[in-house]
Amino acid sequence: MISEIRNQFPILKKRGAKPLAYLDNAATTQKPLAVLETIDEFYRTKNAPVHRGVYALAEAATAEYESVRDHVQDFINAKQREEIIFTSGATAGINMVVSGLAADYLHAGDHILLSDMEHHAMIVPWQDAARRKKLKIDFVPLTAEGRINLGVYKKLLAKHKPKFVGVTHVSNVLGTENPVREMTALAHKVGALVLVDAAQSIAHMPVDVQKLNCDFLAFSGHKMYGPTGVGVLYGKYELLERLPPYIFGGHMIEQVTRAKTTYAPLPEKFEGGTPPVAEVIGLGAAISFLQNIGLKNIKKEESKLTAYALRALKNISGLTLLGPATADARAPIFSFTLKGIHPHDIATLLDREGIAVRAGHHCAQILHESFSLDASVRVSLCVYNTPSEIDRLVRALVTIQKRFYA
Ligand code: C6P
Repeated sequence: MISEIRNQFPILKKRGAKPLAYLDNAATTQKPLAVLETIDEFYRTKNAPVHRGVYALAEAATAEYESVRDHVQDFINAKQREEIIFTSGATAGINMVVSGLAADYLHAGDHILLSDMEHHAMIVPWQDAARRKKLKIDFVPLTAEGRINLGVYKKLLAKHKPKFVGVTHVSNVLGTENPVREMTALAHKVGALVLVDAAQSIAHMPVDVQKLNCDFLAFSGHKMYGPTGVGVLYGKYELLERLPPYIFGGHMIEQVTRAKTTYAPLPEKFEGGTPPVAEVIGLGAAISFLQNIGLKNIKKEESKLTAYALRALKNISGLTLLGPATADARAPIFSFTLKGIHPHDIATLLDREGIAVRAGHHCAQILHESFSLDASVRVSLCVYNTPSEIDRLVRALVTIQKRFYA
């Protein structure tokens, strides 16, 4: 099974002096043949602008592009295809929501509730909106284990009655899977809208927007085996209808006169300009790749790998793991420090062994600050990683320690 999956990824067969152990999947995943070939075939045989041409090639490209919208609708179980907006990635989707809500919906003094484990993509747009609109941002702290402190969350909801809650489904640093369904229900009780950042969950577990009942949800194609430059913003129809457009220009209009412009209905209203056609079609192939294996199977297998990695990392003396120490409600993302060795040195030395990991703050400086750290090493796994790659990582870490401590 795993060798069948690995065979679909040409880059994993790359043989240098050391074979590649790609353990930086939270940053971006590698791409399977189905995605590579779909994009290649599109450019070779089907390339044309969408929504514009009346000739057969353009109509076929439009039909394929729009069929991916149906595919995404089915994939995340949205009620309507118009609730699926193609974006350039999770960052763009979050910015669309923040900018749209900040325009008319929010007013000076309104509270926004985020958590200490949010990615900068959730924090920075809100800080900018807060400065312009005089909004107040509160942060829910984390427990020592790296989970959102739900007791404080409930208190902050009751105290400030925020208008908006932004929460990541899975932390890109800790791997923590947040109880977003429960958090959304609690937020709705005080009238808050909820945006779930699904950038780190979408490739690892079934995501059902109707079950979560979130108001908005954003993710990127490149973290789920698809191409860069494409992502999805889901929003409940009536809310997206109320939001103003984000990008103004061609395609998102109904009528333009010298006096004024009226906007196109959903989803066009949010897809101004020429969209990333090949990337959207490549995203469709990535969804098929995930569905062929099955998200439930992926979650089950990755959970075993998570338990294996946690056991292996625990045996390294001097290693401090950030985040939950057990595999439940956890994705295969492991950030840690090694006593006395800078994370960047570790990542550089691992690279010499052919092991690709990330070091730094991972665009989560507030999270690192809450653990009194500037940086950590991050290992992030996905469907093609194996226990033997974890063994290799552990051996390399122990060797690095011996060199540093000698
Ligand atoms: N995290 C990492 O952790 P973009 O760059 O738009 O595709 O995704 C942004 C983003 C939003 N939310 C979460 C939880 C994320 O993890 C990310 C991207 C990458 O390595 C890059 S910092």
